[in-house]
Amino acid sequence: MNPAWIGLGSNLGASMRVLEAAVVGIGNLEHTQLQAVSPSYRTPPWGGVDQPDFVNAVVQVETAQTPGQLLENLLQIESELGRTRDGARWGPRVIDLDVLVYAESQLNEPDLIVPHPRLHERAFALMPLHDLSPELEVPGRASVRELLQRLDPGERDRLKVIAEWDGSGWITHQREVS
Ligand code: A4P
Ligand code: MG
Repeated sequence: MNPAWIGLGSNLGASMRVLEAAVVGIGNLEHTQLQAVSPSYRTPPWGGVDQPDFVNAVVQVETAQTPGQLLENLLQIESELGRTRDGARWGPRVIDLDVLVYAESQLNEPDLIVPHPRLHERAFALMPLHDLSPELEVPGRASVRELLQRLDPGERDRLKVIAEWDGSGWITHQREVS
């Protein structure tokens, strides 16, 4: 079994329900055990496209699947939850599941780059990852704590916790994101 951290994001549809279904789907993958689910955050869109705020969270698993198998299954969950790939790059999406870190792996394949190539630039991924595993060393980079500290503090302050995972679903703090 290997530890892996998966980033979840949604800014279309019923984002909290979609994220919940994604967590359940990940927990049901073969040879995979859910270890922890971060709080979910409301986050301003990153990447310059004018679009609604996202909801982001991170899930930690132990898995006997290879990184390639895991990605294939995540893409399958995305499409079951209604993800289509017709929008702009970095544009709105019902669900986005990214392999952020997989054990000590460093992969640079056409369809799979691990650790995720933009993880270190993104508060919306680093912050929930930090909630779960602050001392995790991101292979080829630095610890999650260090990477988060390198970001502009303003970036971190713009993220708001909106819900906590209670083992089976989200307990929502605010009602502004459905
Ligand atoms: N792929 C390669 N490496 C990976 C990996 N480590 N994890 C390939 C997942 N996929 C990986 O994915 C395109 C292909 O990337 C996959 O089929 C897989 O083979 P995609 O999800 O369609 O990517 P995309 O959206 O077209 O572009 P990109 O750059 O991958 O999108 P990102 O990086 O996922 O960013 N702002 C906020 N606040 N929150 C967000 O969640 N997300 C994005 C999308 C933009 N802005 C955001 C957020
Ligand atoms: Mg993706």
